[in-house]
This record gives sequence, C-alpha cells and structure tokens, in this order.
Amino acid sequence: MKLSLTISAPGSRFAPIMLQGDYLEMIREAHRLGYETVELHIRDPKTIDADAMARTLDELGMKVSTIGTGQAYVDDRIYFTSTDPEVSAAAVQRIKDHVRLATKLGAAVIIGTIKGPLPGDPEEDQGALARAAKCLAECADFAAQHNVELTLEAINRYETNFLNTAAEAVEFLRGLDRPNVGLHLDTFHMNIEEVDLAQTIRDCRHYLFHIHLADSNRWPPGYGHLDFESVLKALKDIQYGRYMAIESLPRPNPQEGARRGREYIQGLLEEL
Ligand code: LER
Ligand code: MN
Repeated sequence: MKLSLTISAPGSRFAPIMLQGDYLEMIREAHRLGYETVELHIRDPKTIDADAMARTLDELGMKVSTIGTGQAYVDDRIYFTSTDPEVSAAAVQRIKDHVRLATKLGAAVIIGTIKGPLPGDPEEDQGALARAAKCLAECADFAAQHNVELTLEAINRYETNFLNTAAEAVEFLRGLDRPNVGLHLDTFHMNIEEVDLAQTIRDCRHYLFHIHLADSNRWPPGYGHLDFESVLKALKDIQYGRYMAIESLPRPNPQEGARRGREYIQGLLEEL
C-alpha cells in the first residue's frame, strides 16, 4: 500500500485538496513533507507541460498515482449524463486528454463527479445511466489502448445521486465489463453511505483500484473519529497493493495536515 498526496492548481471550486499551487512547486512540497507519490487534480490536462512535470518527478524520485478529473464538472459543467450530446462529448474528450497525460506519467485516471447526476425520475434515469455507461465505455476502451486504468468513485448522497455506495458502483462496473476500470472508494463518502467500512472493503476486494483517505470531518486522517485501524486492517487482509491518496481539507493547514496525516497512517500500518 502506497500513500499519495492530493495537489491542485489554485482556484477550483473543489475544496478537499491538501496542496494548492503551482504543480511543480507543490510536487516539491509534497516531497519535503515525506511523500513519494502525488495525486494531481487537473481541470484541463492540455494546460500541463508533461515533459517538465516528468523531469521534476524523476529528479525527486516521485510518481503520480492518479489524476483527479472532477474539476471539469465542478468548474466547466461538462459531464457524462448530460442530455446535450455536445456536453457529454466534451466530457469524454476531456477524459481522453487526461488519459494521454496519464500515459506519460504512469498514472490512473479518476472518474468521479464527471459522470454527472441522474435526473431523479425513474424513466429519465434509465437514459442517463445508458449515456454514462456509453461515455465510460468509450473512455475505458481508449484508456486500454494507452495502458491506462480508470477508477470509478462512489460519492456520498449529498454530493451526487449517482453511485453513492460501493455496491452500486460494483453493479455498474459489472454491467460495464471493462477490466481496466475498477472501484474507487473514499473513506469520507463511505462513512456516510456504508454500514461497515472494513466489511465493504472486504466485499469489494476483486474490484478495488484506488482509495481516498479523509477523516469523518474531511480533515486528514487522525483528526476525526473514523476507525482507520480497521480500514487499514481490511486493506491489508485483501492484500491491497495499490495507492491510498489523502484527499482531505487542507486543515489545520496544508503542511501540518499533510505531515500528520502521513505519520498517522504510517504509524497505524507499522502496528498492523
Ligand atoms: C468528491 O467528493 C470526491 O471525493 C472526489 O474524489 C471526486 O473526484
Ligand atoms: Mn474522493
């Protein structure tokens, strides 16, 4: 299990990111704070100089675990379930651009809020589900050609009405049937939606590709009342060898939260 830290450029409406600033500077900052891996949340990958980023990462011996894509929905309002074909096509195109960057950086690409909401009417929901599945299948096939994996995130009911629980996301993944797309859990969302976090992890072991760590209050791990010991124990039991990214509010401040969150998780891992 490898620990990653979230980074974003400033100015997005999406708040729970640990370090916000110039990407290359923030990669250096993550390294100073003891991380070897980062998760980059990027609005438009075309604005990124991938070669300069790869050079900085190589120089520091760092890796990119994952690319977060939700800013395209939050800031640009492009998403898969849209009834406007231009909007859903723009969302697919944006994910393909992320996949091209991910190939250069060796990262996976997150499908979170960009999947969009459901209309909330049983008949209309069927159409939206079909549109989301079609968009995601196109992204998955493109990603497979580029040897990139996609992670489908279950997000709590107060942020979306589409794929709130791990079980719902797994059912959707089964219908999609693309081996390069897996389940993405987030302990903050799980704390709202799941009965038992550790059992959910065990139940989903064959699908799990990525996990976000945040405490009950969305502060970094160790600042709330979530039982991370049982979460990490379940991840160890299923022999989860992929990344865990701290995606939390930058509290009490970015540096202290990033450092103490890492120390807290590493301390628990050592005791397992
Ligand atoms: C949204 O709350 C979230 O957890 C992000 O990871 C979405 O991409
Ligand atoms: Mn998340």
